[in-house]
Amino acid sequence: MSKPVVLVTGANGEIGRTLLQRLHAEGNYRVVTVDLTPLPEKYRQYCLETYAGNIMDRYLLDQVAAHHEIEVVFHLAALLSTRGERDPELAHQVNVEGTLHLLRVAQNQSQRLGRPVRFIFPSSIAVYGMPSVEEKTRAGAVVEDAYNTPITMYGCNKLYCEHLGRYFTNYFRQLGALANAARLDFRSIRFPGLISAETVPTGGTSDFGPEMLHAAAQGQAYKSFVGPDARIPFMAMPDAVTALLTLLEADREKLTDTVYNVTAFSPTAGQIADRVRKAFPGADITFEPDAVRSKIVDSWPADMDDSRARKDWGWKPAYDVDRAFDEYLIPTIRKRYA
Ligand code: AKB
Repeated sequence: MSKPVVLVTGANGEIGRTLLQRLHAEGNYRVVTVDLTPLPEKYRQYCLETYAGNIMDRYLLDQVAAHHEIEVVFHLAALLSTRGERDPELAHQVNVEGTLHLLRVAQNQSQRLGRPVRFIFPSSIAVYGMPSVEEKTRAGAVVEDAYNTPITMYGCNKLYCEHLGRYFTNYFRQLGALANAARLDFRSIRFPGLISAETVPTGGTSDFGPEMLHAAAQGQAYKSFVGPDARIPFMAMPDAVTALLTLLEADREKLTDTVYNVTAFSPTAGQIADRVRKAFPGADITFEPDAVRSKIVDSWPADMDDSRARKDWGWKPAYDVDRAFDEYLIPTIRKRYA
């Protein structure tokens, strides 16, 4: 029997590239990708088929679904939080309408197969909106259902799409002839800021962490757009991909919800800078906070409570802050820019 097909959107992005490597290494799925930009050859070889196109293109998505019996979707394509503030309407189109098209495709596919297509959706710490820095400090690690009052278009989009996914899983077409048809199986992870040694993110607001590191590794000066006391949680990219793959394989019966926080460590921007300076002595890092981007980071919690994920599907990060920097980020990045 041939291996099941997984569709990865946004495959050429930060999470996508690491996910493709892992899916290839594990060898359990055949991979089909969609991204605006063509995948480099190194990643194309991991795929059964790659499509260059827009997630808004319904015709393209229908074509992909017509050609492949998709059993799993990783929907990674999105405009991130800073980019979204520059063009909120476009962010809504890509992040919400694009997701809705894909949910529709996965729903139709579930009906065709007669069993639920698993739809894995990376959500974000951006769904939270802490009312003040004092409250952020007081609240500590926030649970999924608290402070769901985002201040960015991206955060609003992610929160709404979590609800859409829950709706499609439990209630879509609850009235009428198709009420008993198979529905998709939506599973979502709220990520903190992610740091990868392989790629530099674009358009995010947690980017100060990875940008600091990649600039220093290349001998470039870096001006942080948040102050040294700004604090949000982060996670090393290999852990983010492990979380996605673990949630994918989790027993549906054990999942008590469709949305899960995950996190690993919560440094301040100043503490990240100290680690970077230690690894790259002479690194030129200064702090010149930008009012809006700092406000966005201040609106995100200092920590996330991920006990629901730990209990339901055994989540546990492999990389704490020491291991993330000493065993993954610094050695890999040194090699990358050598
Ligand atoms: C962003 O900064 O927009 C993203 C996120 C936290 O989801 N990295």
